[in-house]
Amino acid sequence: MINMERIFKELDELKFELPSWAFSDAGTRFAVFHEEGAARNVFERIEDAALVHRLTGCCPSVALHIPWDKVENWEELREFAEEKGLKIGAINPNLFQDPDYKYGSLTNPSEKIRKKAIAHVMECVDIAEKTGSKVISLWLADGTDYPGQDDFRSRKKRLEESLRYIYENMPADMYLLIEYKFFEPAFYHTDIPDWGMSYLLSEKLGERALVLVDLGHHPQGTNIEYIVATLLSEKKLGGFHLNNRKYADDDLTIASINPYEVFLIFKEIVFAKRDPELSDSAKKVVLMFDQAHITKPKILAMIQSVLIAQELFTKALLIDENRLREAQKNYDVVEAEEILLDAFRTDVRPILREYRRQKGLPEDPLRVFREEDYMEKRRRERR
Ligand code: PSV
Ligand code: MN
Repeated sequence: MINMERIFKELDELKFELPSWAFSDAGTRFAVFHEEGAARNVFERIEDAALVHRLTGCCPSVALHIPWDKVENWEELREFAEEKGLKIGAINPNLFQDPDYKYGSLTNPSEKIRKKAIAHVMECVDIAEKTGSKVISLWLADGTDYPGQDDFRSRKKRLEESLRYIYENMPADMYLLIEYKFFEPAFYHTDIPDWGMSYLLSEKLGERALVLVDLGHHPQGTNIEYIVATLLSEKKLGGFHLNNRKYADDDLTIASINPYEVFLIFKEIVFAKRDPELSDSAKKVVLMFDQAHITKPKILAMIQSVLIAQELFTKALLIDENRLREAQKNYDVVEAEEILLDAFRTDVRPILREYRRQKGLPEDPLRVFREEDYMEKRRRERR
């Protein structure tokens, strides 16, 4: 018997953060494609995020990328977002586009360039304070292309010093999330290539430095759910960039290639949230999408992503934890796997429709988006 009351309570706690940058024109490294009606500035990006929240009811915050989302008046932007029912989420510094960062940002051999990179992150800390955000989310493109190009240990030392300065000068209630990615744009070595390095750096910094897991940033075959379980057990998991990949860092919509993987990752979060010892830290984990919608219409793709993520999370909520532990104790491998598959195979769409109905939300947000013809409205308004 499914305990609907418990499921609905756990669903109430399930929130996603939307990335401002997913609502504007995107592309591959070969070309950027224009979508008619796509957001042209941060206000329009917030408007689009607010629409996704209005239709789904579970996306109350929007992450910003600086300088892409830079404005003169941050208080005005914050008010604008709040009027639309959104809070400002993680602030993402951009340490990868300025030509000065060709040989690195926080790791650059030049002290002048390192200071410039640090100053940019501190500018983002200031923006976070002005917009009411408590999270700085850091990803570095730093790395080298050829053996011998720079000294690994010197780079690590510079990185640690730069991060130490940032961490010590952030407000005492602000979090620093450190994202890793195993390659690209650097092709020989990357300074923060994996969770081990993110963990090491964040562990050295302190309690408010945490690891961010982007689902597209691992070599093929990596067991991401195991990384997630490890970080949760160490209270070192800060957040996710949800997306999916087939080959490299493809930024496809979540679960489009491997839904079972997402289900297994969510299972780790669900179980940690229910564990009295881990519950507080697991509840703080930010679930953000980091996707690029090129062939799918952007808002529609985001609504679809939210619904799929919510669906897979609900399946994870259905896993019979007691029975699973019992099977594990008895070394009953088939039974243990069947318990997971039972939940994974359950069609939870009726549960979610009922949940949305009770919340006064559209039962089928994708259909409403199409019927209300939001796409055409955007096209007209943004001509
Ligand atoms: C890098 O590939 C990354 O995942 C980082 O999170 C960046 O901030 C983001 O993509 C830019 O889209
Ligand atoms: Mn990312």
